[in-house]
Amino acid sequence: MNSKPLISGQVLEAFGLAPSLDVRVMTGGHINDTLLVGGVYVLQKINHFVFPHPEHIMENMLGVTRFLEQKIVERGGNPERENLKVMLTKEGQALFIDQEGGYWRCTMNIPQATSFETPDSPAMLQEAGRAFGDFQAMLSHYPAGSLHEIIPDFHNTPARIQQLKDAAAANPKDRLGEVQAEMEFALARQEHGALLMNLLKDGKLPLRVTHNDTKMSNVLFDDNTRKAVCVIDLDTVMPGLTAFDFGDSIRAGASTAAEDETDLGKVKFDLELFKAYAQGFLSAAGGALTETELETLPDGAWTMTYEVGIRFLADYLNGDVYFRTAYPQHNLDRARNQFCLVRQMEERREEMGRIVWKAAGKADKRS
Ligand code: GN1
Ligand code: MG
Repeated sequence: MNSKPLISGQVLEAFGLAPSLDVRVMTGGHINDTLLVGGVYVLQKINHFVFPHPEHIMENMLGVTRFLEQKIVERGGNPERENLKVMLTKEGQALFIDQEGGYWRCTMNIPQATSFETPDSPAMLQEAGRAFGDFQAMLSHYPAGSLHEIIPDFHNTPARIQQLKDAAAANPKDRLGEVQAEMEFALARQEHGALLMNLLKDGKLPLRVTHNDTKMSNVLFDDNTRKAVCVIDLDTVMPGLTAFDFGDSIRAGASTAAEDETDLGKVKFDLELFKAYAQGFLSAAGGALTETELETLPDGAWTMTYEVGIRFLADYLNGDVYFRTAYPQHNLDRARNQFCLVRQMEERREEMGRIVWKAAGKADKRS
């Protein structure tokens, strides 16, 4: 059989890796291609369509991982397990461009650590919350101005709504007719979608250094202790709102089903999971948050879920050009799943607020 190798020898060679090493595909992400080489190195081909400036990602990543390394050493931690380590090419570069113009980077795999799509217990989600809260707290003194804005308007929800409207107007795949109900759902909520960005514009919410893709699967858990060891996927570390990081974790972690579950009866927004995450996140990051930030964490959950729902819907209309899909309706199924959660979050807004104040160790302002 003459099957195409998963990676060209040229890429392995560039990073000084032996061509005989075993190469395996790591699945999970929707954007980059990820390979585990020899069980020790993680090689990633950066999606150049999504990320027009891979070199900016790597500058951010080098800066942030060096900063984190120092913080972890200062507190007596183990930077080899608690932080990503970027491997340079033999020429000392953080990126290698192959003959076909593909951009590659290499990091060390963290052994005996695993990521999960969904939590298997509230304790696990609490750990993920602690890890992301800690990540934000450690980066609180990082020179945010030195970070490249990797994807402009990444969590600018009104801009995302505009992209959905543009996709609907262009309707290149003639799919608009099938998504009338979803379009109506999305457009009826545009005003609420602008809440966080308006508070930012009015100077009522501070910009912080945030991860911006805080789904459960971006935390590695130690196989032995079951504790969160390391936050991964630093592609979108940029200035952002705490509510983005908190909210994206809730959308992905406090649902009882995967993001593309099609049986919506199984997609439940679980307040116990919400509480667990809030406790973990606020135990690590809560001290530094303002009252308005605390007040808007539940809105972050709603906004991130709504936003990725409209992004999936827009990509469906555009012909699935952004997110990797496994079958033709995949993005539409994802959008429906996320909107199902949005609806449930709307019903639980009050309770979410009470849980946040309690987890922050404060009396609920409204009680
Ligand atoms: C993408 O990198 P990955 O596949 O974890 C996306 C996120 C979405 C997520 C939905 C750069 O994340 O914004 O929330 O899919 N990343 C980018 O699962 O667009
Ligand atoms: Mg990502």
